[in-house]
Amino acid sequence: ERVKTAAGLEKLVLRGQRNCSVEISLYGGQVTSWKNDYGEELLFVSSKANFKPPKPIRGGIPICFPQFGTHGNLEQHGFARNRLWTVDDNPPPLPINPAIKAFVDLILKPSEDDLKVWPHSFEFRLRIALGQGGDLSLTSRIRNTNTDGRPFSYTFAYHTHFSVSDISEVRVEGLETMDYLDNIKGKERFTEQGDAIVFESEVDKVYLAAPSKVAIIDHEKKRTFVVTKEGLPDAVVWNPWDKKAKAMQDFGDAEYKHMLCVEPAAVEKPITLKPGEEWKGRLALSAVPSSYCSGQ
Ligand code: TA6
Repeated sequence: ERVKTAAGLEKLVLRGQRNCSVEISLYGGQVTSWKNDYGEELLFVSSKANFKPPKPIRGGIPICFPQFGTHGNLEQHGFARNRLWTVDDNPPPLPINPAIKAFVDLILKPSEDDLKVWPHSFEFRLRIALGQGGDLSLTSRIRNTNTDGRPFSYTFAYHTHFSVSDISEVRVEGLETMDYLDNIKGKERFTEQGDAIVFESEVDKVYLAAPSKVAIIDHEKKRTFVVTKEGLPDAVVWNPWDKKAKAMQDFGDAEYKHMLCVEPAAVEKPITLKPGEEWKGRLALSAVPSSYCSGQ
């Protein structure tokens, strides 16, 4: 379904089995809602988020491209999340997976202004799909369409904001013993300790060469998010905590307690494409009941 939002921009709604659904804002090409069988919202979007240019939408799954982070003359996390995407009316023929209940293909190409800050032609195709079982997948295909032979390099992240009942009751499994760059300690390299990660203060870490699956366990909700990534070596884990939360005008002061970002990414080693080459990066999310024994 295509729906006009209050901000006058368009969003798309994918309907799954029972009460499953996904909402996508054409502004940013950004998933802003993913609901389970019971209609429960699984992603975090700030109550103070704005939904129209020029600021990005605070929450859901922002697409960070052609850069993750802040360097050079590009805006923070690149321009893809600050642009109006369009529905791709003639997507390349791809095998339709019977496990998919509904999907949409979006496309982004650089504007004249984009080419001034990032002088490369590209086609960025994004397939967002809702599975029969309520799982959500995002598949990005980025092609270098430069006609003058120039390769280009970029960094990338699916800046995924999960909704959690209480951050102090959340554990992340799968990143133990991994090396990471700590953004709040001058991007210095450390090695993670040997058991599940818990949260008691601001966290902003880029785990390097992280495993393809990471689990986010919400104790109170007895729910586990399983994050599966392909083509994306790294994983960013971020919670702003109280001080940083207060400093963000599009983020409620106490909202850090109910969100966690786990972001499949390519940060440490940029991706390079020669003209004609295409990169594929995939994110698959499922939310499953956690079989829980106390003190686990
Ligand atoms: O996801 C980690 C991070 O790079 C943090 O350093 C923090 O800046 C966060 O992204 C939010 O960035 P944004 O541009 O969405 O405010």
